[in-house]
Amino acid sequence: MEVERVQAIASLSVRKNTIPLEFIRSEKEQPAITTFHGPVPEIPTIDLSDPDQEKLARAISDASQNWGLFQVVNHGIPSDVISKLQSVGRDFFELPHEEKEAYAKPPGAKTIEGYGTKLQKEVEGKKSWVDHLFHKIWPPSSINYHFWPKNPSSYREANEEYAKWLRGVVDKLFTSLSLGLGLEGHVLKDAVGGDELEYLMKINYYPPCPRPDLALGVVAHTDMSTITVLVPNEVAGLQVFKDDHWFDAKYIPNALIVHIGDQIEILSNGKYKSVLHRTTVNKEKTRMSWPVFCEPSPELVMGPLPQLVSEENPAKYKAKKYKDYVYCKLNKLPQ
Ligand SMILES: O=C(O)CCC(=O)C(=O)O
Repeated sequence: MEVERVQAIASLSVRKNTIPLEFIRSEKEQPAITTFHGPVPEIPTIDLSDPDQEKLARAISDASQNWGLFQVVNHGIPSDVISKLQSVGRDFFELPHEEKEAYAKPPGAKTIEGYGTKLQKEVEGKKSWVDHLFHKIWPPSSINYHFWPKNPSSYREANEEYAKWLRGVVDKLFTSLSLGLGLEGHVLKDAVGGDELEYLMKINYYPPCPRPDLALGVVAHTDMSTITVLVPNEVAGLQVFKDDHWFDAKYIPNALIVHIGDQIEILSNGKYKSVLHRTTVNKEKTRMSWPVFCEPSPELVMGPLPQLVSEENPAKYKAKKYKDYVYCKLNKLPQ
């Protein structure tokens, strides 16, 4: 059975100026009702080129404890590498329907990879205003090129180039996160599997929506993986939950957005917080984003780092294989 894509629903909805009922969120979730409109506290912006490593580690550690999310500037990835990544992703989503469907996630497949429309079943049976494409980009042994678009022809080169640069940024982030826990720089990266850490690219495509006050793009969630590094386009839409409010994250040209995921919260024994976030959609413009989820391999056991556990500070989380953590989370089972 063919899944209806939000991109197709959106083109019909724009003409009728309404959206189907299953996209209308309950009042508890509607962005018009639940977005905070007072003075918005600044989400931290961190200069990754700061040569003072202690200061950098402190800034990243503070942001990870207080927000679980921050933006990084001067990260070293050339802006043309990012523009090419965005341009080939946009070109893919602008291909005719049949051409995109050739990359659809096979029905019933265990893999998350492929073009698709919905990841999780939602409690109230509501749908999210977003389509996506998932594929791994690193390490080479994890890549299945079947899910990498052949059109545009530069898709592969653009993604390989981005992956190469991104690895440097991720290593730097792990070093600072580790130092911020009072540990040696290599500890966290080793704990997440070292060079076996898998980089899962997702492209989110949020078409224009006639009722952005009622619908959501991605619903509220925390990321299961270690950290997520996200490239947004210029259409703002990311919201962060903090102190019982939903705050808009502002768009900063050339910045990358870093999310602390569940596994870093667990490894840090709760010192760092995995961030609850969601996305809104735009009436006139297409929003896109390119998060890369840095995932431990499925068999790796993740739990609080022994260095951070003591009699006064007992383990707050169970140690378990990453694949078991994912299974429980996707099936809404206790961890
Ligand atoms: O599009 C965004 O800014 C966030 C996307 C996201 O949270 C996700 O894909 O899990």
